[in-house]
Order: sequence, then C-alpha cells, then structure tokens
Amino acid sequence: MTVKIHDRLDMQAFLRELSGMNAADGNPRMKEITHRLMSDLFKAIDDLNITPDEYWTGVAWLNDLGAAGQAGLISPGLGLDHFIDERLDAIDAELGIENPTPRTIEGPLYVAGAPESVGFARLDDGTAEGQTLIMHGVVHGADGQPLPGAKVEVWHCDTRGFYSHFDPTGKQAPFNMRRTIFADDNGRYKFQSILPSGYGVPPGSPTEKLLSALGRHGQRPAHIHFFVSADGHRKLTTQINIEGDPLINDDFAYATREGLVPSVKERTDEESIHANNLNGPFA
Ligand code: MBD
Ligand code: FE
Repeated sequence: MTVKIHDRLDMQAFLRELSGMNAADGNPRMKEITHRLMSDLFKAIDDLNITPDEYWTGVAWLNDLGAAGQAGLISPGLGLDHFIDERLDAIDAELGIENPTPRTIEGPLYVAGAPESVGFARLDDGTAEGQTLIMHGVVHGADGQPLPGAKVEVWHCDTRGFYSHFDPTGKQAPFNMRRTIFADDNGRYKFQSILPSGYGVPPGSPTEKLLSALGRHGQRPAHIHFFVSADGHRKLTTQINIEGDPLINDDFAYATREGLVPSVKERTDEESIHANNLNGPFA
C-alpha cells in the first residue's frame, strides 16, 4: 500500500506551524530553510515509503555521527562541500572573476593557531618517517603582481594518514605538519616537510558505515591543504594532490580539481641541496 499525505492541506499547515511560520519571534531565514528542508523530508518519506524502522535507524545514526564529531566528515563524503564550491565558482563566473588557482574544499581537519614564520617553514618535527618534500611558490594578488606578506596556512597528514590534533595513536605533537608562512618581500613562500600519504575515514565509524552501505570507500589521495589570505583580498581555500596517487580521480571527498595536481620532481639529496640553495632559505 502506498500512502501519500505530504500534499494534504492539513499537512501543509502542519509544516508551516513546525517551521515557526505562525510564531512572531525567531529568525525568518531559519524558518524559511527549515520549512523547505522539512517539506522535502516529509515528501521523501511519502515517496520512498520510508518505514519507522528505517527512520529510527537514521536517527540513531545521526546521534552516532554527532557523538563521533563527524558531521564535517560525512559532509564532503556526500558531495556537499564540493557542491558549495561549484556554486561559488558559478557565482565568480557570473561576476567575471577568474581564479587562476582553483578553490577546493577545506575538509574538517584544520586547526587555527599554527606556528608562524616568514618566507620559509619546516612543517614536520623530524620524528616521523617519510620522504622529504619541498614545495615553494609565489602568491599573486588579483592584479597578477606578487603579494609580499600574504599569509599561507598549510596543513597535511603523516605517512599513516593521521593529522596532528586528530591522531588516534596520540603520537604527534600539537601543530605537527601545520604552519603559517608569510610570503617574503618577493611574495614567495617555501616549506620543507615529508610527503603525506592518503587519508581514510576512521574504520568502524558512522561515516564509514554509511559509505560502505552505499558501496563506497572513504579514502582520499595524498594531499596538502592551504588557506591563502591577505588584507584587501578574498581568502583562498585550496589543496594540492600529490601527482601519481592512484586515488586522484577516486577521492571520497570529491576535492580533486584540474590545476591542483602540480608535477613532483624527485631529486637525489645532492640535487636537492643544490636546488634548494638557489632560493635562499636553506643556504
Ligand atoms: C581530510 O583530510 C580531508 O581533507 C577531507 C576533505 C575529508 C576528510 C579528511
Ligand atoms: Fe585533508
């Protein structure tokens, strides 16, 4: 038997009531959003014949998700973070704003307050195994000119896929592989770290349970996160992927974008010392 009651006038009135449309107080935007989302949810329950068992399983899952602090983890997994970025891109396109470095999602693992330096930073504390990684670049303003003093916040995980502050083994010092670098007088930044591995959602977690019910994995390719900001400029949130990672086009968080997979040059120690002295900070 199929029952559809969403469109009944008393249900439409009920939706308005529960969304606060009849209340003098409250926030009009919250009312509007709640009314729309609840209306769509009621309709889905009707259309899909969602059973009480299915509904309460969903409620229990939401409790587990919140208890695990994973709302911000399932969000990119369900493509919402990517969708929001696509909307920002579309708005920029309408305004005629070009973004030479594309934006991509922040993810849930940024921590404010990382140690600061000018021009150069070493991100890792030297205790973790890993292949040495050196990255450098120039921050340009909207006018295409280098932007001295621009703030480059960078964070990434270790070779086990664990981020400091979120390491289940408790092995990393606070702010390991997290730094804030202010671009030098020529707008340049540079850092040394270790090559990160990919990330996987915690095994057995509510996020992993939903993904596996969908027949999906919860893996990300190796990546490095960035915020780039400066007075009078919009903040850029982006990432790069490590070239060659097999998951580059199979990211559970849908964050890979063309233009964000720079080429990686593998160097011997000797070549590296030479190359890095050219730009100063290691001299
Ligand atoms: C991450 O490291 C990440 O960057 C995202 C988007 C989601 C989960 C873990
Ligand atoms: Fe990440």
